Amino acid sequence: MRPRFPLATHVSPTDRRLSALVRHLGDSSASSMESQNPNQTISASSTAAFNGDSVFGNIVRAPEDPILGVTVAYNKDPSPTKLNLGVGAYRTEEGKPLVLNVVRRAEQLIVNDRSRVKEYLPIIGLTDFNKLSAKLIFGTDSPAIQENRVTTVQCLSGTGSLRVGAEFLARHYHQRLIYIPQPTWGNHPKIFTVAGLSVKTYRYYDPKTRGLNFQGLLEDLSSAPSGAIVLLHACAHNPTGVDPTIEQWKQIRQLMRSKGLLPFFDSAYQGFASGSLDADAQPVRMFVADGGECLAAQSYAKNMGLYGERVGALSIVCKTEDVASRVESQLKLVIRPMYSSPPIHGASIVATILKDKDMYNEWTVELKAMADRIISMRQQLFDALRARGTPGDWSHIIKQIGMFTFTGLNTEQVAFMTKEYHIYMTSDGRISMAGLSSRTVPLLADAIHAAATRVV
Ligand code: KET
Repeated sequence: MRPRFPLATHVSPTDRRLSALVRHLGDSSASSMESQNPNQTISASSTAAFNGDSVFGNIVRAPEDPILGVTVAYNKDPSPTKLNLGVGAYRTEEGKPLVLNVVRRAEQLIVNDRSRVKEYLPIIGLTDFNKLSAKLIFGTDSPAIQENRVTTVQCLSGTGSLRVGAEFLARHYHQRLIYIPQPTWGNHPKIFTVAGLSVKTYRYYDPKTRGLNFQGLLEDLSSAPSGAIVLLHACAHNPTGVDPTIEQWKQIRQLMRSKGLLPFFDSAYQGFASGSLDADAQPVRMFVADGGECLAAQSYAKNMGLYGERVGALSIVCKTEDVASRVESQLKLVIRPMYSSPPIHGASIVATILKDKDMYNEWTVELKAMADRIISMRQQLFDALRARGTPGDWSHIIKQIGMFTFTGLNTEQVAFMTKEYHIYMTSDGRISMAGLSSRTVPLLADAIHAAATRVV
């Protein structure tokens, strides 16, 4: 049999990466995968083929994804009052998905423009989209952009941007260690591990105060080895809804720069935290303003409601134009064997909106309306719990920002709410506030009240 990886040097790192991932995932399928002898699997499979049984008969069922699996369970529930607060996807007051008006307008323009064709995009995507995306996150007057030392590549939404960035770092950056906050979006450790980075965590959230463990964060980053990569949520931290203040960001920046730690921003919620695109990009801009290097992964899933279009961008800010162009040449080598080039439609929508002053303004108004509706849901839920006299301090619901509330409800309480009230949320107690409406707040408040009083 031909070896899967002809170069011997490729075999062991890949295997190590996969077994590290399997260890990290720590699920039952993973441990049984590890204990299997691959040769046995091959011979059992070939015998199976001979007998007419499936050659895949030995495959172990994998568990559902902790976030996307919530929707799978929700879809199976026949209850007419069921409520999905699992995935971070915006819903209207009527509980329906929202396509922004400005997105519909842009799509109309695109459809009516007969000069548009469906040719492949270049490996790095749509040029206009990339330029405008960099301006959106770094600011229109960013010196780094003016000095041509930013390379931006269109990727498959936030996830794809993180993955391409991670693969690039694993291949070309001297330090393969990335620090991610504890807790963080559940896909982060998987993306980075499978790309070939080692993952460590830094303290972030303090369950006692339901706020930032700033001291712990500083200590952990202080003891990180020089050059280590640090994943930072640009704003609206997922799942906690807790962000550092601007003062705290200043200290984080100083510490990271003094230790040569490389910032990798995940910006999946620009505009969703405060309702302002510029305010939410402040932490990223602060790091770019000091002239240092960083990476940023952007998603248009939430702020433009383009979830299924899979549109995002990875930017790498470098010290010089020459370095940036060499970095870009290597990003192409990461992307080409992965998916060749990105899709055209979503990026065309974004570019159409960002390019046109009037459409851009309409977008900011619609975005602010989404952010404001979430903020009003926070107030309504908080008031509803207070009205019920639910035990506990629920002020964190109005203090946290962004799409999620990290309720503090435990796994048993979440399971109880799903079983008794058909309310679906991730088992860590995270609620997508964007999935809530005035109509459903009372149901959720009843469920939380029951869980807080009956399940300890
Ligand atoms: N970063 C963060 C922090 C994040 O919460 C998400 C999505 C992404 C990146 C990726 O989004 P994309 O759709 O690839 O642009 N989070 C929600 C959806 C998911 O889990 O995929 C969520 O946490 O519910």
